Amino acid sequence: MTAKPEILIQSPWYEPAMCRLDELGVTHHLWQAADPDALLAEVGPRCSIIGTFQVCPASLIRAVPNLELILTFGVGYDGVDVAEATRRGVRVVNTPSVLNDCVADLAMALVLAGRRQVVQADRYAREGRWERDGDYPYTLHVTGCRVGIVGLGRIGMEIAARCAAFKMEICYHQRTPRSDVPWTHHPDLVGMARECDILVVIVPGGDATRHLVGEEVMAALGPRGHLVNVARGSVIDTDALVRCLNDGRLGSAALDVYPDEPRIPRALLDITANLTLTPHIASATHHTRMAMGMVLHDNLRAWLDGRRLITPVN
Ligand code: NAP
Ligand code: 8YV
Repeated sequence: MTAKPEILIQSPWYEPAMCRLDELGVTHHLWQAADPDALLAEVGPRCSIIGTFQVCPASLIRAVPNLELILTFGVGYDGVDVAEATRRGVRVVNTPSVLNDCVADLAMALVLAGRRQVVQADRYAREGRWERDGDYPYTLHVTGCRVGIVGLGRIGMEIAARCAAFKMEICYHQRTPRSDVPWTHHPDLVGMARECDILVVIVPGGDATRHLVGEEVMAALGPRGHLVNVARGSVIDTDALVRCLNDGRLGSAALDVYPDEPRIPRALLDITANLTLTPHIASATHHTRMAMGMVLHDNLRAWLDGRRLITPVN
């Protein structure tokens, strides 16, 4: 019988799925170690696999000299140094597709929350203001709006399907036009924003998309426009967002992601009138997190059986 491989788990993910890795290997829980450096020095050389909740810098890759495979929990892998992994012949797998519906659902919740001011209206009701001050002010329409999707990939397509059910006029921005959709492709994001009521951002993070949505895009979306970000915090210029929301150049925004998670900048927390915040929960249902975890499990099983990886990144 061959020995089970040793797996270094850098950071934990959905426990009921993560613990299934124990069927396939011997796991070491780095995040629970009293002295992580000591644990790394002790077990690092024996491990051939790293599991992570999306964080794997070059320093960790180098600290595991016999590394062959990185399992990263999430579709976005901007927190994993894939270039370093590739240089060392280390394969990386992620968890695409199984979270598309879930993330698209939350994107729509943030569209609705922003346009119909669900959170603000909740506060108004609880504070007794309906009785004291009268009816809640009018909000903005959702059905039939013009929506621009920034990144019409796997998740963007599910968001578009939901927007279509809301009878919205759909257009999109990304580098390559799609030949399989009837919607208008805008190579110029500012130009698209000018024509939209709502912008939903769902591109990968990383250098190529850093501050893709800047002040000019926000101003083009305008004082009645609503910006939703379910992609990565780095994609939006947060300082510009604060300025545009405070001075009214942008109507409203709703964010699930931030540049330095889990910290949310004070300036964002202070904006309550036209900003809705969720703590990176777009894929965080039991159903989806289990499915994501099993994608990693299935990849590892395939790897150990000498079969092709199911969802390779490199
Ligand atoms: P995907 O299928 O690869 O789609 C990404 C889309 O973005 C593609 O259509 C791509 O088109 C476009 N894109 C890439 N780089 C671009 C650029 N520089 N400028 C403009 N458009 C660009 O990815 P996905 O599975 O839909 O996931 C997208 C991202 O969502 C993930 O990488 C992750 O960061 C984020 N996400 C967040 C959550 C959450 O919990 N909030 C959950 C899941 C995913 P072109 O290549 O033609 O430009
Ligand atoms: C993650 C995500 O689970 O898949 C991604 O790229 O962003 C989510 O699904 C998220 O990173 C949780 O913090």
